[in-house]
Amino acid sequence: MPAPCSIATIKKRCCSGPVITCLLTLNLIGTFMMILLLMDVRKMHNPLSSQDKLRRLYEERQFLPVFESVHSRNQIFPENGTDKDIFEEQEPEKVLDYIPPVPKISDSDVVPSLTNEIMEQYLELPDTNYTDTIVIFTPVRNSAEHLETYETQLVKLTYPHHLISVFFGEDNSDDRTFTIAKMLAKRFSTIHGFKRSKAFHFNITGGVDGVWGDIHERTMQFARRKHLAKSRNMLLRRGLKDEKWVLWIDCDISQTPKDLIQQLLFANKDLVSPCCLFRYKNFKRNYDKNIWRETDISLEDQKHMSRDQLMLEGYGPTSRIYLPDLRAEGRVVPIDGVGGCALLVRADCHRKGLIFPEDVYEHVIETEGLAKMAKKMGYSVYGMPFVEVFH
Ligand SMILES: Nc1nc2c(ncn2[C@@H]2O[C@H](COP(=O)(O)OP(=O)(O)OP(=O)(O)O)[C@@H](O)[C@H]2O)c(=O)[nH]1
Ligand SMILES: [Mg+2]
Repeated sequence: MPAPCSIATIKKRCCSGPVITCLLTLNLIGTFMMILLLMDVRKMHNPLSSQDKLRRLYEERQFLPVFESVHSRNQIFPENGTDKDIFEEQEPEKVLDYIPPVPKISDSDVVPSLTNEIMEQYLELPDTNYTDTIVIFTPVRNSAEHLETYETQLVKLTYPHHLISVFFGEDNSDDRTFTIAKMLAKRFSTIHGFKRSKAFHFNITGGVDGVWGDIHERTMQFARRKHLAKSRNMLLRRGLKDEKWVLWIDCDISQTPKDLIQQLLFANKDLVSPCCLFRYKNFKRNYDKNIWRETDISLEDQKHMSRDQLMLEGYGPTSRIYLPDLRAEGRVVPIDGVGGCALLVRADCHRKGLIFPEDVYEHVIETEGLAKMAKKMGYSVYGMPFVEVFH
């Protein structure tokens, strides 16, 4: 039975009501704060995995931005400065276990490495009995220092050597390039088992002289690429016989997959290009920025250019998408521009008139002009973003 309530007890109970409410509220707040604290502690014990962090970094495009302009080799291989610091910070987390989404435009030249499992999935080749003949064309100038590596890379190609011919087109060198190229050509056919091989010397003028920085000045690009287009077209006229495919390879590649030809043939397109990258510390970065896909923005920009204006890559943003950024679309992807680092062309396209434009052609020239011209002629132009050649 409850104790009878006296007036004093009732008074006491009424007075302690607000105190109890107050205490209860404080208790609730305390519990709430405790929960928050616990959640925070849990977060500390269960941080984002390195993959999640990398994914977030990549998706927020916090990687290195594309270089605004490349006027000297120091900007690509900086001795000091912010680029270097960013690379050092991100160095440990470099292999992704997923393929990053295709960006709207390429705003970074960092090419994240993917796990071997992913790469192998996109590089698997069927068993094939190869019979197509290939002719490799390489323009050369003042490249004596590169030719030994070039030879090593070609010799290790696993495509049947007796189906491969190799031709050099040299002009204007003032080092031993032509002598070495001639020697190499002999070795290719006598020692390495290639079909035909020869080095041509072209008596043409108009190339751009100077140190790397001068040659790559923006203002020099029209003359430099015009001359390169001329050298490539001469090589084509002199070297092409009855081969099925032409493989353009620059002599300054440092590493190529040994199944490069099989990979490019797998695409079965008229023009097909691998990525051309370079290594910087433990990072892979995009070297040949002439391999791209147009975007609505880049096409719109071109509408406001005069007919003879060149749209150059590597000299600030142009709103295109570079080949390595297209990996999320698959193994063989449509593109609009190609470079000369490595490029396979169905030889019939050349026979039917496809050449390297020696003047501005739809705001591009040389290899990029070749891709635009190919498209105009109805040929297919594709890239293989998982096939990586290193410059
Ligand atoms: N015949 C000929 N070949 C050239 C000339 N200039 C460059 N080449 C060659 O053409 C290929 C591409 O030239 P590169 O100078 O490497 O062009 P790039 O890759 O855009 O520029 P880099 O960053 O300097 O490598 C290489 O095999 C060169 O040796 C030239 O004036 N005449
Ligand atoms: Mg080069």
